[in-house]
Amino acid sequence: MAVGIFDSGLGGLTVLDAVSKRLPDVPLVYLGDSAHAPYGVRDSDDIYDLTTKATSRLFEAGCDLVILACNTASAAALRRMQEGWVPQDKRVLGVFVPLIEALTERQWGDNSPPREVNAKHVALFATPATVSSRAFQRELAFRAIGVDVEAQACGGVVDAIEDGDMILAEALVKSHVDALKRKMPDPDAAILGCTHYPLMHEAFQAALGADVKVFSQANLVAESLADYLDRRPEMIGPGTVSDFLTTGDPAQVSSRATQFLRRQITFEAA
Ligand code: DGN
Repeated sequence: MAVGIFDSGLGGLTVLDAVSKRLPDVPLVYLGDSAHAPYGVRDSDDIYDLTTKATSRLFEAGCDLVILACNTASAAALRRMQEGWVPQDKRVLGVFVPLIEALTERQWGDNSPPREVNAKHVALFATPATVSSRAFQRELAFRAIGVDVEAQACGGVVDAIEDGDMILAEALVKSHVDALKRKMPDPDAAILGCTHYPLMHEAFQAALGADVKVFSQANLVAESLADYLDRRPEMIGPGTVSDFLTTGDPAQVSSRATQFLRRQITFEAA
């Protein structure tokens, strides 16, 4: 059995890369819904419909465990899917819990009551849909008390990265960080709550200042998955091949993915 990694487009390849480095023996199937990206500006019913359709495709491809690497899908669809859509013999996990467990210094799956944590002022950078869902704040409230979260919707950054315009992406990051700092001058920690932002980690860190601890999801999700599979070894089968599926044009998506990850990636039609 393989682990499925779903994203609205190419950004989840940052998660796939981190997972394949941490768990080189786990077969992975990546599905990018490039035909419908970006999700960050869609409404939540639309995101739910697209995410369940893509997840079903990953189940069909032999994945009993699917990670929604897309923060927007995790924010808008995951809870609703877990509350009645996911079949008993399958698992669907999102990306917020690993981030929040790291932020609140919890072990994997520690569901003890919310408590005070070191980070008191937390900046969240994400897409407009993730910010308006307030899913991050909801999940955080299960684990921490007394944390002030200020969210900044980072319009334009995903498109600039997808277009390969890193100069524009850096300028946008700086202006979003400036906007956040007008609302919260001294954050202790910052969450990069979007698949694409690990690629801009240095730009966020530079704009925020060296004192701010920046949490980026790819490695945290990989670590959390490693823990999860340690406890459920029956959920993975042998094999090392990664498959890449796209709802977009495979040739075009393969060439953009190869640029994005700086290694050869070949997508097939989903
Ligand atoms: N993958 C999305 C996310 O992590 O929020 C970003 C891309 C998008 O669909 N806007």
